[in-house]
Amino acid sequence: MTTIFSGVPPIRFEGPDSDNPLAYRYYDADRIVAGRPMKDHMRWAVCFWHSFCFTGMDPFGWATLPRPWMAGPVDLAAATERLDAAFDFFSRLGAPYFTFHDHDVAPHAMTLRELIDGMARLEPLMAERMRKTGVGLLWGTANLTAHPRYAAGAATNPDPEVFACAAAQVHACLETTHRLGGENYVLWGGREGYDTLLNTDMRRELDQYGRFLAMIVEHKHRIGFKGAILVEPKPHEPAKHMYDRDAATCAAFLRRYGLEGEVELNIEANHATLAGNSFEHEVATAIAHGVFGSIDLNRGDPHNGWDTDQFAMDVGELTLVWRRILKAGGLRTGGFNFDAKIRRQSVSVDDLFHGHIGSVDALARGLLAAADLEADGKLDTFVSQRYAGWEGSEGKAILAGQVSLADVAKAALNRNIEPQPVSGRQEFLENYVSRFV
Ligand code: XUL
Ligand code: CO
Repeated sequence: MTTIFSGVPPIRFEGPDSDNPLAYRYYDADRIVAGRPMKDHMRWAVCFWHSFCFTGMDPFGWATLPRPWMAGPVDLAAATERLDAAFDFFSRLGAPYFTFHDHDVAPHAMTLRELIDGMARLEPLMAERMRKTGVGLLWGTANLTAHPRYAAGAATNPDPEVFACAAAQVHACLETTHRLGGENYVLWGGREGYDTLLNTDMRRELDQYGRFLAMIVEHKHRIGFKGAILVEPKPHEPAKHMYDRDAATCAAFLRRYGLEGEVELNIEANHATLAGNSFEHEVATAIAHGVFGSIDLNRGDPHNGWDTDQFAMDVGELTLVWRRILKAGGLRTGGFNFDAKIRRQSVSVDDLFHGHIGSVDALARGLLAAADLEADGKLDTFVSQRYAGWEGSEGKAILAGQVSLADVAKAALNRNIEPQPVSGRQEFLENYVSRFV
């Protein structure tokens, strides 16, 4: 079978000295790093939407990218051609996983019935290609943003009939994900928020959203789906304000609706920066609140304020993110989903390969640097020494709730303490970390 990708030879590891731009220079799937093969650490995925459904269109211009399956209406034949091209791409790249929305793989569908029927046609074709290529499903998700019925939100819509449509889509997509052996199920609520507070009952909408997630968790257990349910924070775009604005907001939301332990977060790098946080901050926050699940990897442009979804290339940033993840025991069901797209001018078929190859290599370099940093251990030693006071009997008694505010106040005055400032050593630590990157 030939596809538009047939002219590109399979991408192999050739090492840092290779001159071949269509080869991995750092990603060596079976190389053991910190006790595990690189591919088991990275668990990386190619996303369906940006790679095979994006045509290069922007608000000012028409399609530019060669995507023959989208030249006309996407009927069953075109959807099958797209699926074949996608699996050919995954195989040539050596990708262990992929991710999809229902509308990415199904033939074009306007009604709920058309979508469910279309997915029923595509699912066995996906299963067959997964079997043939060995590519796994990191996660599936329902697109609850594109259809006009979702303009005022899906679960948070003022109309319960729209909520019911969203429930039907997730019900079907979760079951498809389960049957395909998917390792997670993601919810990104692009319109779960508001465009103006003038027409919005926020409390009611939050309750609707909380109940929606609880229903999904109940259904997951009913059908025996073992993967994680993940929510993906983003502050805005397309809605002016989204309720899942960042990791800390989501952690509070999950606790309020009794969903902690059941729902985790899929942290996206470009969403972090849109929220005014760093990628590392969002990962660290999710881990600190016990809700870290998975990553959508990409980068934004520091000079504009929208979701440019470019391929992540900053090894320094990735090293710091890996350090958090390694310290938390590594990824479990989660992975690194390349939620990134090539540019409108990237019209050559191999551009999609270059985007993924470069970012897979940057991720591998970050992993190698973070593993060295961990093995060296001096940063950890510095941090634990910084908090050493809390290991003493007074610190422990405070945290264990054995002393009151008055007890602590009295002791401070009796002992006449006057702690002296100590250096936070930021410059020293930055220099130290840069030796590993
Ligand atoms: C949108 C986004 C989505 C989710 C899946 O910004 O990141 O593609 O990852 O719905
Ligand atoms: Co994403």
